[in-house]
Amino acid sequence: KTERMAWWTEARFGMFIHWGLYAQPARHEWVKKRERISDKDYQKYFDVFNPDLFNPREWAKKAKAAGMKYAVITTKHHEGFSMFNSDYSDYNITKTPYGKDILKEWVEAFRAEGLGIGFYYSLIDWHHPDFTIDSRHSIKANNKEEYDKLNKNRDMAVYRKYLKNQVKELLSNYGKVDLLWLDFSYPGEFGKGRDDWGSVELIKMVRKLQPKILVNDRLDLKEYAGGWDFTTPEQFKVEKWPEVDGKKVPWETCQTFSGSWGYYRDEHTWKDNKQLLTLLIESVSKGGNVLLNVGPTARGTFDYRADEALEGMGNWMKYNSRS
Ligand code: FUL
Repeated sequence: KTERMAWWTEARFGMFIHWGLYAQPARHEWVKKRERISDKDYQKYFDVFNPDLFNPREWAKKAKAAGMKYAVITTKHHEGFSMFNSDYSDYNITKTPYGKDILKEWVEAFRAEGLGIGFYYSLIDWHHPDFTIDSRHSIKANNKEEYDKLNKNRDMAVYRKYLKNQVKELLSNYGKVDLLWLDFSYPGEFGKGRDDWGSVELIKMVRKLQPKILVNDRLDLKEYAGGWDFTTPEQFKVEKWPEVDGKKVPWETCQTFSGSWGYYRDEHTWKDNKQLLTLLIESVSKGGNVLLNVGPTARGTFDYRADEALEGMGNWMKYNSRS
């Protein structure tokens, strides 16, 4: 395991990319749920999606210049839209006006720049008709009766199969994949857990398809050994190396520039250069990685504020990184 993780431990710094239909409203990747947008009203974002300025080689160069060594992109976020060509859903990028497999282009470009490749895939799905409605769904219910009524014809077993098939596509059609970032499970009252996702079966398939791959900890696989590879503290400053059963575990904190993960044009809470550098330095000094997020625009560019932040990181890395 240590050997399998060596490149990642050495890498320390990666780029997270949250990109999907939600880049168009440009007000949070959870917009469908936050604003209770129906499938019908959300459809317009699918019908016009066409990122004409998408140049993944440029993105990869920016990541590299910032000192990042790997990148993780959303292949499907909670909205349920696949940024890749899928035999299991027409709600995918090749059926939009853009018409091509974005993921394929992205993988080629990032590989060409020598960066590690990671896929984020959401276990949650607000579009799939069999995904049962819970309190984090874009469709709202007020009490148990309403939930039951909405879920009457929904069958998680069907969704489970779908998610497995899609993960299989992701790990079969794009060559070697270095990292898989599954998101996420909320066990307990409102959420779902390992049985809903079929987590044990899923992880077995993942390990078989890509024996060298690293997997994060959001599958509700409690046991550490043979399960997940690293834990994922989100949006807070890690004060102390995280432990499981008294043992230090590999960790990667994921962080945004401004609060949301998807492009949010009117957010004004961007971290400054000092905050970002402090985050990186402190995380690395405590044994962790940083996965710093960019939410590209609907046309496929990085916001100027993201560009500036990345440049600032790069300027520091030039004199403080030796690889
Ligand atoms: C969370 C998600 O709900 C966010 O939208 C984002 O993807 C973050 C990395 O994980 O749990």
